[in-house]
Formats: sequence, C-alpha cells, structure tokens
Amino acid sequence: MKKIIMVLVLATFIISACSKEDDDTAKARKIIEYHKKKFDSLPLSGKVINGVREIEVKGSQYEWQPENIVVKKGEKVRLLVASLDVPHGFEIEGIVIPGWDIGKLIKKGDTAVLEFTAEEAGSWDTVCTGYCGPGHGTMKRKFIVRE
Ligand SMILES: [Cu+2]
Repeated sequence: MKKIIMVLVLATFIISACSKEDDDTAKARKIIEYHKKKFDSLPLSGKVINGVREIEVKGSQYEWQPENIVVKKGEKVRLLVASLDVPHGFEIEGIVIPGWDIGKLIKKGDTAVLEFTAEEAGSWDTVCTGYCGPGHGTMKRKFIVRE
C-alpha cells in the first residue's frame, strides 16, 4: 500500500512538472507571436537603392534616430551613421558588421558607412560604444529584422 501511494505521489509530481513545462512553452510561444506581430506592423526604415536598404542613422546625446531601425530578413543593409554633436561609437549588439570597428568614434559631422546582410529575424540593441556624457548608458535603441 505504501508503495502504491509513493508511486501515485511520484506520478502526480511528474505529471504536474510536465504540464508546467507545457504552460511555459505555451507562454513563450505567445510572447514570440506577440513580438512577431508587433514587428510585422512596424514600417521599414530608409529606402531601397539598387537592391540595398539604405538608412540614415543619427546619433546625438543621448539617442539614436530612427528609434527603431527596421529591415527585412535577407536584405542587404547600408547604414549611414552620423554624429550630430560629440563623438559616438556604434554597435548592434550581437551582430558583426564586416569591416566596422565598434571601438571607432564617429566625430561630429562625420558619417560612417556600414554594410551587411540581415541574416536572421529578431531584435537587437543599437548602442553607443564611446562615452559621450552622463546619459551615455541610456543611448540604446533597437535594430529589428522582420521575417
Ligand atoms: Cu555614448
């Protein structure tokens, strides 16, 4: 009898653990779908010139314009990153841009030309990599690749 109870308790425990995992999976799926829908409704940034999506990006204390850089998966992207005031650095965290040194500072009035292909759908942070004043840490916006 004790054994049966033990088995029942164990079975209940395992079943509840499994269904919890299913809940989490369902929740995760809902979140992914929610973000996907949200991304799909965002307008694409810049304009396509000879097959390359060209976007002017402007850095100033302490923001990036546009706030969301939105492109489509598979697109060739050209970012023209300019500084409007003090030197700023530019990085899309998690994406390696060929030939671009994230430690390089873009001086006021200068424009860096960054080219790469948007390989993967998702959302990344665009950050400033050079200390540009007390609000530097808040200089974070989004790079979004739509499906
Ligand atoms: Cu900065």
